[in-house]
Amino acid sequence: MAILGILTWPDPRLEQPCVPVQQVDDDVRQLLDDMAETMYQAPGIGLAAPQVNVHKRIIVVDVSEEHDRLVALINPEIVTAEGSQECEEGCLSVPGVFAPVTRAQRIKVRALDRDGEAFEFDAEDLLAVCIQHEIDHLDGKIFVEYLSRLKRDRIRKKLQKQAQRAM
Ligand code: GNR
Ligand code: NI
Repeated sequence: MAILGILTWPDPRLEQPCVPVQQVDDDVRQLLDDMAETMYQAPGIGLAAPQVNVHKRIIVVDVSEEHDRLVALINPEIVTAEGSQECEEGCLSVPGVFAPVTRAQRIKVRALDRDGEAFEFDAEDLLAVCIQHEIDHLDGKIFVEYLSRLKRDRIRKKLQKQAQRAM
């Protein structure tokens, strides 16, 4: 297992769209394991492959306190969405920034598991928020896109300054 480096917005690589996985093989399973380790270590409640510079449709999520409910999804799709909820979101690729975003309250998700088997499940509350946030990453979308231009520009300046200092 390995801890992977996480890209920070506004890195243009975070906006690159991700391609579906054709074959769920050992390389994909290795990536899932490394992504889970990276997510837990961060710590975060989700991680999408493009955040670790892999442009494939792969995500991991665990919203449990005990870190014992890992959900690994390959080629995830939202089949149905209902209701709405507002949640204070953060992102490992936008460190130190939290802002409210409105998303569906309940979703039905279809995906492949780590054996390449298709499955479907329902998610609500924080789990639904997190899956929607991760699928956005696969489409090159970062949560700051839901904020006003003014807020987004302030966040961009702050992160660019931080990146400058780190060099
Ligand atoms: O760790 C994370 N916390 C979080 C909180 C509210 C809504 C979404 C998230 S996902 C985030 C990890 C991350 O950046 N995943 O892409
Ligand atoms: Ni994120």
